[in-house]
Amino acid sequence: MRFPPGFLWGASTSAFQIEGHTTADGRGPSIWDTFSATPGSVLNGDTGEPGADHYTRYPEDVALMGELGIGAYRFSIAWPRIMPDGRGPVNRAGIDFYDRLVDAVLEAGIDPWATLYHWDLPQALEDAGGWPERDTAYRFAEYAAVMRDALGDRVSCWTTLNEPWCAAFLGYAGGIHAPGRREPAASLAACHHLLLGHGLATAVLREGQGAGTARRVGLVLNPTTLRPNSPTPADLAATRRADGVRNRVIDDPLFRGTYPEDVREDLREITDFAFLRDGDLAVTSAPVDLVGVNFYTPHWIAASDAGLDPATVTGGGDSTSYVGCDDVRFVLRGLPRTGIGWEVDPTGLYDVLTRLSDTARVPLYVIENGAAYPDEVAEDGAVHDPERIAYFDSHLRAVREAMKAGVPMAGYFAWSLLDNFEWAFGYSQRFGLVHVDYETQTRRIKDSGHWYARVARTGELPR
Ligand code: IFM
Repeated sequence: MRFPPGFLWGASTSAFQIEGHTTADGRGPSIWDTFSATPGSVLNGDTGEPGADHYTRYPEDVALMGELGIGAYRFSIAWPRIMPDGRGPVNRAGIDFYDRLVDAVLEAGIDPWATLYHWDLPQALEDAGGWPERDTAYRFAEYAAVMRDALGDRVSCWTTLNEPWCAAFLGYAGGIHAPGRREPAASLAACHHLLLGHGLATAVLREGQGAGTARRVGLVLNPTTLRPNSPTPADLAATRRADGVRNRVIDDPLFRGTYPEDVREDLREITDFAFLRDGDLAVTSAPVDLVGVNFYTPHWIAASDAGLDPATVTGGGDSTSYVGCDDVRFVLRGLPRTGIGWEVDPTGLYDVLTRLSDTARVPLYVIENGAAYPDEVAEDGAVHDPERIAYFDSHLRAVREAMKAGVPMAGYFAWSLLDNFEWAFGYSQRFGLVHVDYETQTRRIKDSGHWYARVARTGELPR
């Protein structure tokens, strides 16, 4: 199983999950600082401290990237380090950190890929209403301009948002992510304003490109495959509805410049879409150069509990985040599960890629894919994680199959470079190619990291 020459091999992280030092050098508070400090929000009361101390240990982490042989590193920029209040004065010390990071990554011969927003909204903007407020999209574009001017000479690949679906619906409908609100109507406004912010920031990032600069701009989505649990009309209808608020409510404004009629009809009692203004959809659907895809697990959908074994019915990534789908059920199919409880099925990735390539019609990159397992350091000092290797292997095979079916796949980034703060699960879930001992901040490349390094070096999956 060989990948073509030029296929990009990378690894991903995000700011809040690894940096730590949440009050250093003038950084302002983000919604994740507030949320994680709220009792009962994050498992074990974990917060962004200590993270993986990447803020000071980034040189060591860049050296690890070199050992892994990756060609690109996707990181995110913490908006509250750059503009502590989300607007207004720029904090030079925050920019300096990303300056140093980007220079170190480039010196290691690795291409830095920057994401502007991986969920850490400055708390001051949430206090002013957060993403449900239209103004937040304009503040995001201002921040994009600051980062373009700071790093645009060295970062050639930009993604505006990471997983707008999670930011909008886990954060504002399900309440399981920051800012922890459970307001379905507001979550739809938040989603729209995230996409608007993406379009505005895309235009900003394209400005001021010198001749011969090839700055590429896109965003990172987390579409998933939703399959009916049975072929009954009820399960098929529930699947259509769930797909509307999980995938199409994002994809259509981005790639078709519309909101799906059936979704608007399904949500009639929740919102009148008054947040949608003339001209917005031309902004949200501005052409992009690439789309990043994050994929972990597919879901099976049932219209109700009837006839289901209660042990197989789950929240499916928190069903209350599927706005207007309170009646819908997510069904486990008895497949192997990762440590976080997610079923392993690489055909879900194949389906996501083939579907999205039809809609987006630009090169696709898997920007996140990986698995959490309860890793331990063995007596020999290594971290043996054969299940993670099997997960990567099976999903990379799905990527290759999608390429054979004509999907323009240009690269794959493992999630994640380092063990990190896994949002509501705190530090309980380890996704890294590199193990982090949070007490000592010792790093150890896991067996899967060595395996991935070989794949990145040879472009080939060992048998
Ligand atoms: O850790 C997250 C990441 O921040 C966004 N995508 C999914 C990952 C695993 O849950």
